[in-house]
Amino acid sequence: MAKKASEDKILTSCGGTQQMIDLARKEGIPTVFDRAATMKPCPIGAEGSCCKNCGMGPCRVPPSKKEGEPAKVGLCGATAETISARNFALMVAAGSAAHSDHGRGVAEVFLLAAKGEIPGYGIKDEQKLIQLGLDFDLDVENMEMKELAIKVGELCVGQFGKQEGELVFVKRAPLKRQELWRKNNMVPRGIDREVVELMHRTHMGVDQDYKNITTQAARAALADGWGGAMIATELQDIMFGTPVPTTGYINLGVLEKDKVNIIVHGHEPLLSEMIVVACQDPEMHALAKEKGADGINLAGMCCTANEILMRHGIPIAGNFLQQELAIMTGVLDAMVVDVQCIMQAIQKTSESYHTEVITTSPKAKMEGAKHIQFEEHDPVNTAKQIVKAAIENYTNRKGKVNIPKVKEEMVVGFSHETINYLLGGTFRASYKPLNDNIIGGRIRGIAGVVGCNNARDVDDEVHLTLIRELIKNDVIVLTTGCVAMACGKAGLLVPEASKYCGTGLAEVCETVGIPPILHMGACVDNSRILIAATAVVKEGGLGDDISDLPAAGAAPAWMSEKAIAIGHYFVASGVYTLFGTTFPTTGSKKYTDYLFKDLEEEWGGKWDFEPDPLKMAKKMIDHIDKKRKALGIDKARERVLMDMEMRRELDAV
Ligand code: SF4
Ligand code: MSK
Repeated sequence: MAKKASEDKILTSCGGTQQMIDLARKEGIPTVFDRAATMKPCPIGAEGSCCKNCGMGPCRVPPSKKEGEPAKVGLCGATAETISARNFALMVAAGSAAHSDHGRGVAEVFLLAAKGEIPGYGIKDEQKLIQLGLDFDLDVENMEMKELAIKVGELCVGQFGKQEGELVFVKRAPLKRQELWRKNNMVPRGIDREVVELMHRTHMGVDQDYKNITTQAARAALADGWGGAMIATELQDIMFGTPVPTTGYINLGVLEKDKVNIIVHGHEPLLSEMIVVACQDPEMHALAKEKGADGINLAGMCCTANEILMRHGIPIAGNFLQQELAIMTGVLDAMVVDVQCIMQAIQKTSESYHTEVITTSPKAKMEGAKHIQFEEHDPVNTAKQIVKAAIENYTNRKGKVNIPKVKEEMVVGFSHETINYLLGGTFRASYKPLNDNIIGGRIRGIAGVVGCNNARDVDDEVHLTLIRELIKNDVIVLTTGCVAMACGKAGLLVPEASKYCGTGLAEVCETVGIPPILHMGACVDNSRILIAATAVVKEGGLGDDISDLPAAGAAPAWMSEKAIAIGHYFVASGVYTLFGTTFPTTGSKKYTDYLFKDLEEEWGGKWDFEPDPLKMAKKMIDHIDKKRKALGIDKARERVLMDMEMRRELDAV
């Protein structure tokens, strides 16, 4: 077979993935890795310089190559910075809409469950339900749990369409941040209103001021981060349990040859929670046995995987770029998908094997796939139907089995509440020990490293290089999404990973018994990072806003519009946020400078782009040190450990 362009390049740092890429080439199965080599991105589109917002375009306005040449504008006169800002804002709108629509689905099901209209779901975290009641100023002391759940459900559903006023979780942010949002007209109303207004403004001939567009984009992103996505996390925790540290396994090696293998892939845990239950049903096991299988093996992929791993210890088969590869193991009987990050290519791959791709959301169907619709009024039966379809498909296997013998153990499930508890204990749960260790210099700062894998980069590699460099420099890492899974595959989500840390961070991790990289959940759970950052501010000693903290955020290999939305709500919440791989505005220097420089003055947080993970780590650490200096705690790091000679000298005094 002819060599492909990408064949000489290292494409992944994951052993299981490499093995399957080799197999795909041998068998002539196309994968995202080879498509990335043969299809290059359009350079004008990649830098945000192409406008197709009306029928007079598309208009391309790349930077002038010759000095003195007038800057290009679109037919309507739109400048490069306006076009760049509109394209950026459209990504924020789509990403915020996706996350928050997930949140709305959860809120609607929560309300039905609270009313007792859905069998199978219940209240697992009453404490958190009470907390939400308090957020909504309800008289929780005089309400029965059922009444409280119904009221909270109604109020949460109402948040999505809130036309006026402020979203309720805005008041969870530090007071100084709330004031800044009010001053800049950034306080979010409901996501429906903010996204509609943002898309109105990006329409041909409406908002032509890049700064004004960026502010509304922030309002929409905040409506997600402190609204839709936060509601999703909170209600999922109430219904399915707030995650606590749990061990589990990750990588393609979790698939088992003699069992019926089912992967749940996507984002919403509503159905996957029920599939977990259905897979334990004796009736299903008897059916599997009847078909000659040795049981049922459920695994996850992408963020659904994070959800069911954290709450049930269900293994993860892989992250975003492994979805085609899981089918190629030859033992995957059903790939069950819902929404977001599902590559259309999996259907084509499944045609070369026996895997049944099963779509479940009315919002996300695929040509050629089987559709078993998730019926929210009867989730148990939908789940059973799906598991049954997988079992029936077991006998259609084509005999080829290629399961890489690769899997790693990891510890996951560090919700904000768990971190609080681990640090302070049951009776004095608090972030004080964390703050004290930051002030004392054992922990240099905090980094949130989140987001996707991108086939334009070496798979998993940039995340791992960045994170290893951060922990080596005593920066504790909070992670979610596919980055969290990359860390798991590399064996970094275990307490023993403290051996890769600087001495200060290692000391803290060993004392508390936590890994230096804390898995906080799915990409919708980035709201947990906002809450954790706010808790650090409220604990005291590290300033009075998120922007004062010695902290930084990164998505080193982002790819989805959701990542841009998340990045924008972090920046608008005061965080220095770096993206790698590519950045969608670089075609306009003026607009990019605004995002990368001027915003810091206005919002306290700003964007940056750095494709080299070591340079990215340096920028994050420099920022952390800058904040330490501003807080007057930079000296604390210059702690000298006394050796015996120094002790003797002291004794002699
Ligand atoms: Fe071109 Fe203006 Fe139409 Fe965009 S809105 S496609 S820049 S004419
Ligand atoms: S799944 S959005 S590739 S993190 Fe949440 Fe992974 Fe990014 Fe999808």
